[in-house]
Amino acid sequence: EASAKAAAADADRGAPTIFDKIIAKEIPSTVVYEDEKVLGFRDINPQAPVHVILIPKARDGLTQLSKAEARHEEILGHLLYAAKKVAEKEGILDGFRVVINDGPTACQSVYHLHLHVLGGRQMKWPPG
Ligand code: DGP
Repeated sequence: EASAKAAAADADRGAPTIFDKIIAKEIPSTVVYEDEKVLGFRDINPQAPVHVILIPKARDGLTQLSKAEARHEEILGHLLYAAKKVAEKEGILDGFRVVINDGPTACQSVYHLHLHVLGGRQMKWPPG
């Protein structure tokens, strides 16, 4: 919808998102995983008992997965392995889901690439 499209256009112009403020600790979040490259924190609007948002600390043009280029391969792999470590730390290795919403049609609302790590309940398929 309109607001998501505007957010995508802002991000393409290099405008910061709310996640930059979370990385800078200018707005508080509950951090559950952090290393030199990525940050994992609890979603403000959890869709499952465990719902962690995992982001690269440097956006580097990666507003959304569909903007990925060859230089992003390493951080993309790093994020996916970090998702496994989050699941391990949160005690949901028996069953969890990793989601990336890409673009307004897929309900992406923040234009700084992020993985959703969800678990702690029986998940349903297909997703909405
Ligand atoms: P998406 O729809 O895939 O762009 O997901 C963005 C997620 O980010 C959404 O599930 C809610 C979460 N979120 C947005 N703003 C904040 C915030 O200020 N703090 C935290 N902890 N999560 C946020």
